[in-house]
Order: sequence, then C-alpha cells, then structure tokens
Amino acid sequence: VFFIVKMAKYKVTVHTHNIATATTMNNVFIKLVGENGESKRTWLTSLKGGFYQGTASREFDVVCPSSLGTLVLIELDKQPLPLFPQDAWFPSKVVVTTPEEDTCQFPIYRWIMDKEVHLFREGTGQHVLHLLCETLLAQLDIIPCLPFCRITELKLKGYSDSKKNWKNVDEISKVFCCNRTVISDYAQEHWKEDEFFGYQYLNGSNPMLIRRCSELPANFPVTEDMVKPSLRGSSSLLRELQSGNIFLLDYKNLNGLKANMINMKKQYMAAPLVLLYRTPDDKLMPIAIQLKQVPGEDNPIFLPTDSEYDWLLAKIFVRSADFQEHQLNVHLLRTHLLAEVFAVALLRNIPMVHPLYKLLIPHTRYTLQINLLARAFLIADEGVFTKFAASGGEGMIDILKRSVASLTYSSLCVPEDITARGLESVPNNYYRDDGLKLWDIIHRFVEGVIGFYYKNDSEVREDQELHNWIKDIFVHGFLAQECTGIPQSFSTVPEVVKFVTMVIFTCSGQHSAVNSGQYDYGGWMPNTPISLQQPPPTIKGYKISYLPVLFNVNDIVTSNILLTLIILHLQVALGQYPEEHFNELPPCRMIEKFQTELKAFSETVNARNSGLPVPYTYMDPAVVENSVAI
Ligand SMILES: *[C@@H]1O[C@H](CO)[C@@H](O)[C@H](O)[C@H]1NC(C)=O
Ligand SMILES: *[C@@H]1O[C@H](CO)[C@@H](O)[C@H](O)[C@H]1NC(C)=O
Ligand SMILES: CC(=O)N[C@H]1CO[C@H](CO)[C@@H](O)[C@@H]1O
Ligand SMILES: [Fe+2]
Repeated sequence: VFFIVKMAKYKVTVHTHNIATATTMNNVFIKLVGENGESKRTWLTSLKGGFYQGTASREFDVVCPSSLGTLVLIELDKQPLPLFPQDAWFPSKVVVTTPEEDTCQFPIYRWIMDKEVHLFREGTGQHVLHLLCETLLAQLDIIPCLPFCRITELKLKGYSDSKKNWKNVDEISKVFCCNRTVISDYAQEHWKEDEFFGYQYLNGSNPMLIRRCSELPANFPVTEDMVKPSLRGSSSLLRELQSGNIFLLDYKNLNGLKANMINMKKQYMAAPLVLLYRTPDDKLMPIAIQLKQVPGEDNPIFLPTDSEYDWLLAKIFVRSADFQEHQLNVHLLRTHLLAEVFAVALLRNIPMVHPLYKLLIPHTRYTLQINLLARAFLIADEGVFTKFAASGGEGMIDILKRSVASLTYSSLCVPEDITARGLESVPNNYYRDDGLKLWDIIHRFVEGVIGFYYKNDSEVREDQELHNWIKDIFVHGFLAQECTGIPQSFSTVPEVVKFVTMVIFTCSGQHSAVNSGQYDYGGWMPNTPISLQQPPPTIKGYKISYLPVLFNVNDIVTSNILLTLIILHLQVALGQYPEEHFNELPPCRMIEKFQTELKAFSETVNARNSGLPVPYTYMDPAVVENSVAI
C-alpha cells in the first residue's frame, strides 16, 4: 500500500507601503491560520536584508503538511537582531496564494513598532467574521499604533509680549505683507463695505450662523423707522419679514462670558444680533446691529444711517464675535472634535476587514494627530488661542458647552440644515450650492458601497459591530442625549447610508468649507479681529481716532501666524484612496465612479468661479482634503 504525502505550499508576498521610514531591517515572521489548522511560525528570510518602502518582497513559501482550509487570518511579528534596534515598519498588505490557487489579501496599513504578534484578517467581505470565535475577535486589530507626526513650531518670539497699540488702521497693512491671497487682498480693500460684510455670511469661512428671520427676536427691538431708509421703495420691515427677505445672525453663544486677559489687559467680546436684508438686486446688506443680548439704554441699535465710524465700530465687534463663534463652534467642535469622535469609535469597534472600516478609515487620516497638536499648541494653557483670542481660557469652555447643546443630527446634514435655516432660495449662496451637490455625490457613493455589503435591513440589524460603533458615537460623542436626534442603533440600510454620508461630508467638504477660507477672510485682521481691547460702545458718537485702540499690536502678528499654519498644502484630495482596502471589483468600480463624479463637479465649480468677482473654491473636490488633517 502506498500513500503519497502531499505537502500544501502557500506562496506569500509582503508589500511595504510607500511612505517615509516604512522600511524594516528586522526579521519578519508569519503564521497562517485557516479553518482546518495553522502553519508553523515561519521566518521570511529577506535576501536583500530588509523589507523596503514601496516594494513587494519576493515570494516566500510557507509549507504545511496539509491544506489549512479557508484562510482566516495571519499572525505577523518582527524581531530585531541582537544589538540592532527595533525599527518601525509600515506594511501595506500581505498576499497569500493557496495550494488551491486562491489569492487571499490581508490589508495591514499600520505601523508595527514592537516585538508582539499582530493578527490580521483576510480582507474580502465581512462574512468571514462568523468563522471566528469570540476570544479571537477580542485580540484582533482594534486600536492601532499611530503614525508619526511632525510638530510645527510656532514662532511667536519678539511679538507676543508687545503692548503697543496701532496709531491708525492703515499702519496694520505694513505688517500684513506675507502670505496674502487674492481674496485676502480683496478683504483688505472692501472690509468696511456693507455688501462685503453681508456676503461673508454666505460664502466666507463661517456660512453656518445665518438664518432666515420671519419674526424679530423679543430681545432685538428694531422698529420700522430705524430700517425704513435701508429698505427699497415703500416696503416695510413687516412685509420683508413675511416675504423671507430678512436674515438674522445671533451670537447668543457668547452672551455674558468672561473675556480673556492679554498681557494684563482686559479684553472684550460682544454677543451681537444682526439683521440682514436681501435687496431686490440680490445683495445681502446689514441693516441693524445690537451688540449685546439684553436691549436697553446702554445697548443702542446701530444703523447704516449712523456716522460712518459708529457703524463701522459695530461691524468690527460683530466680526470679532464671529471669529470666536467660528473657531470654537463651527470649526473646532463641529468638524475637528466630531471627526475625532467618528475616528475613535471606528478604531475601537470596527475590525479592519469590515466594510465600514475600509470606507471610513481614509477619512480619518491624521485627525487624531492634528487634534493632539491643536490641544497642545492652540488650546492648552499656554496655547496661542488661549493666550491671544478674546474667548481663550475660561470663555472657551463655556462656548464649547453651549455649542454642544446645539449639536443635532439634522444640523450636520446639509440638506436638512439649509432648509431649517431657510436658505433654500438666497441668491449667491455658494456654500449651499456646492455643499448640496457634494452631499449628493458622497451619498450616491456610500449608497453603492453600503448596498453592496448589506443586502437587506436584517443584515444591518444583525451587525453587532456596526451597532457598537453607533452606540459609542451616541454615548461618547453626543453624551447620550436623545434630543440630538443621533441614532442609537440602525434598523435599515438607508439609515446607515445617511449617517455614513454625514460622517464623510463632515470630515471632508464641511471641514474644508470652514477651514480653507480662514486666511482669505481673516488674514486682514481688522476684518476678523481675534480680540478687542475696548468694551462694546454704549452710546453713539465715536470718532475715527477710537478705532486703532481697539486692536492690540500682537493680534495681527499672532493671527497671521495662526492662520499661516492652516494653509498648508493639500495632502490627499476627496475621493482619492491610495491605500487599497477594498479588493472586490464592485466597490472598486464605485470608487472610480465617485472619482469621475467629483472631477465633473470640480469642473463645474471652476467654470462658475471664472465668472465671479470673488471665487468660491472651498468645496471644489480638487482642493477638499479627504479627512480633517489640518
Ligand atoms: C508665508 O510667508 C512666509 C514669509 O514670507 C513664507 O516663508 C511661508 O512659506 C509662507 N507660507 C505659506 C503657507 O505660503
Ligand atoms: C437578507 O439577505 C441575505 C443575503 O442575501 C439572505 O440570506 C437573507 O435571507 C435576507 N433576509 C431577508 C429577511 O430578506
Ligand atoms: C461683496 C462681494 O464680493 N459680493 C459678490 C458676491 O457674489 C456675487 C455673485 O458672484 C457678486 O455679484 C458680488 O459682487
Ligand atoms: Fe481645521
């Protein structure tokens, strides 16, 4: 009797990612685990001495006495030679060809920096999950090592302790010399004009506050007589309110807060209410400003018919309030911190081979790093924001707390938000136009990918990992507040699609909309003062000489340095996926279609912009970052 001992031979190729310092010179070991058994831990002896960045290794053989069945996972570890240092390695994927001629992909895309054994699952589809027992699941791939980050130094020396005031506003332009943009020049030229003031609320760096006003707030007693000269023809405020031509900015988040001390000097913040009017020729003009929330004798309502300097003074206080509201609520909370919640929940709950991980991980790139930097350099005790912004320090915490209270699911979804704010038909609102189109493109892409993996609602309901993710977001990101409207679980496919669309939109288009215009509109500091050193006026009748004492000499320098940091170069544009997480054909096709739609949209935006005096580029997919990375 004969029997043939047939060995099973697996061919293994290891790919190292093409990024700086990804190479390892350490020894790498692999173990293959299948349904029917596991291989020996095998040393992948590299003839070239290491695994080099941007290359695939030669094919290694891993030989087993018999077939392992369907491959489920691999175990990887690396060990330094005696006297050699442990280095950091960034493999991208491992490809294994089985004796049955099947090709299995194990996506890795993370740093391996220690001697421990790391487990990676086969990358195709989620159904493999069901093969694994609970204890194995617990060891898998949640919480990766973070890539290295470079720390940008803030060079404030020599300016930050200056206590000088400006002699006149024009003197500021001498300092405002570097890092100008076409729009920052435009802002410098037009910042005093009402038309530019109004326009910024639709297309500037904070398009999130303006809303239609159909009834005056009780604490803003504007009368017909006050605004009569601003309205065209024989119209009345009442009629314009009813026809939807009146808009409101309400900075109530800033009410009653303690402003910062800067260089031992008390600073001031207003909490203004502003009424804007849409003129028959489609301009948005401010027609009344009240700088504090409680109406009264000492809280005049400023009007365009006041003296030039009274009116300008009122607008400067509004713009300074807008800096605080924009940076803390609109930018920090509603994009950076939310993106962090989505990223951490993903890393904590979703394994690498899960389609949700593959879909979202590129949209979380560098978010944790940039937020760590922001915590260390901007909002820490000695951070630039804490030291130099009117709302730095104590005020910041209060503003963030109040902002959290207004953080609802619908306010994060552009279509619902635009409707809730009554902006459907305002002319020249490019944030809305581009935002809605980008939302639709992202939605179609997400619908395709999610629909491919979840064939029906019961598959959604049965996916425990998906539920752990949304629960984590609800509890830790939204403090378990049901009134936010954030789902606590998903029961249908469309619910998942909508939520995932919101996540991708928030991390890409929305962040770009509120991030990229900061230098354009804030580089010329008087247009967006980070702090003011005089209280809001309680009477009218100010002279021009009052304006310069409002500003501190530091602020122009500080805000320029701050904002210069923000205009770093684009790294990965929206919809580009240099890491290949998906390896089935349909999702890869969907990515291509997504990219084609983004490109076409980018061309539309460019064509539109070429005819505009002030272009709106912030949601052009070609310049939208894939993730909150800056
Ligand atoms: C800003 O200007 C400085 C000095 O002119 C220059 O060194 C720096 O590269 C500029 N930064 C950007 C982002 O353009
Ligand atoms: C959902 O889809 C899966 C896979 O196609 C199928 O096995 C299951 O029976 C479906 N469930 C329902 C309730 O239709
Ligand atoms: C102040 C300002 O820049 N307004 C512009 C806003 O956009 C419209 C449409 O492009 C222009 O006509 C305005 O000049
Ligand atoms: Fe940002």
